Amino acid sequence: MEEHPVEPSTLAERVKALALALGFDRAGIARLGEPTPEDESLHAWIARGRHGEMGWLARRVEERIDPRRRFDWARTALVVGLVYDTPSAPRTGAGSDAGSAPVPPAGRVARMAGGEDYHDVMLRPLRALGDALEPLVGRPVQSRAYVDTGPLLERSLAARAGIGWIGRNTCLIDPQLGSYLFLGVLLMDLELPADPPEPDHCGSCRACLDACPTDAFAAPHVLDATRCLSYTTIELRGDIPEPLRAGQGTWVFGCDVCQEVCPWNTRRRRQVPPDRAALRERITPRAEWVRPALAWLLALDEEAWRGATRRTALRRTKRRGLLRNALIAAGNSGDPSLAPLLARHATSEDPTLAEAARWALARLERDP
Ligand code: B12
Ligand code: SF4
Ligand code: SF4
Repeated sequence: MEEHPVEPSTLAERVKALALALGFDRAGIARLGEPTPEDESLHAWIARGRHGEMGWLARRVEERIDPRRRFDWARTALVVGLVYDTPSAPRTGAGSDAGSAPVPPAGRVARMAGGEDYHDVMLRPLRALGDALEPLVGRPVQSRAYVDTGPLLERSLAARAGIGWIGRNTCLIDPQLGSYLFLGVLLMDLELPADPPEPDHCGSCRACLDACPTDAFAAPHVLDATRCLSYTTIELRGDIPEPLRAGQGTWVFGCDVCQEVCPWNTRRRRQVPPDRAALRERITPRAEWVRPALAWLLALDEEAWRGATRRTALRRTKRRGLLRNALIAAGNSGDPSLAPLLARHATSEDPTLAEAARWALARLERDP
């Protein structure tokens, strides 16, 4: 039977429409062309050790910069975005039965982490989309889905796909939806036209650079991950470096400061499309992780921790990592009622936890 190929721009629109129908908020198409100088800057970033203990970032760098080195069939990337900071997300809440103080000292959890793990939520529909391409195109289509699950520069691809621009805080910002946006990528063997790039709208703003509590930006667009709280509280396994502890404040998992101060989030948040709620409901932070009481976190045993973190990205730090972070946060809380719990951890057999607890106790004494 004779094939009636669909015109590429029509096909591109259909592929993107399918992505929206599956629950994503944004979809754009990038051509896998020559890497940009910004992509090449990854070499310098790695050479300066900005990735810290994330050794996997220093491997397969060439593939990361140009996925065609691994998949020579790949021609284009469908990039999808899913908003994770919703107006409906609970803004208060406690995970505590730890006493009747009017406002128990609480930790802060990055918005991305308190709901169901976004990797799991996004990968399945993205793969389903890959499987649905054959009937659209009229031939078998090679594709490969990623959600932070392989060597790709997802922000760079999103910028190439016209989803938004890369801000000075290194986040991808959609002009309508802001930067609280998870990204996913489907590499495809289809020759499709790219979406036009979004111009940079940072202008003269530098709010993110000034607000970072640990001074983690080496320059605009260049993050020293080893100073970023998202790295120290999630990726780092050992002791949190002493000079970064005070800046951690009460963050216990990740950090949102450089996004909270961004005018593109404060102004644009409410433009989230209300009609595509299926995926978003799953990633919406659970109430107990919106402002988890520090006393609750410090008292969590392994079983309670496993229950409370089930299917969330919080599992990444293991209980030990979250405990270490909560100890530092307790030291920064200025609340002496936490001292007895800290004293209990100060005798822990784990040297990292014991040291963090002693540091926290000393800080509370110094700065009650
Ligand atoms: C490693 C990693 C981290 C590291 C390092 C972050 C970083 N900025 O590099 C740590 C643990 C610190 C981290 C933190 C966070 N992360 Co992260 N992370 C990643 C991961 C796995 C790789 C990123 C990477 O390659 N970094 C290396 C640097 C060099 O690359 P890059 O940041 O993409 O940099 C590009 C641009 O800056 C560009 N560039 C653009 N303009 C200019 C100008 C100049 C002058 C230069 C030099 C470069 C340059 O050059 C680079 C190459 O293209 C991606 C997933 C993926 N596979 O892409 C998620 C990802 C970037 N993370 C994500 C999120 C949500 C976060 C956090 C918000 C989580 C949190 N709340 O705690 C924070 C944000 C911190 C921040 N300001 O970036 C999302 C970002 C979504 C978005 N809208 O941007 C991603 C895409 C995951 C996903 N699938 O949704 N992350
Ligand atoms: S996530 Fe927090 S610590 Fe990391 S760069 Fe942004 S403001 Fe700084
Ligand atoms: S805070 Fe300002 S400089 Fe930073 S990313 Fe947002 S608009 Fe750009």
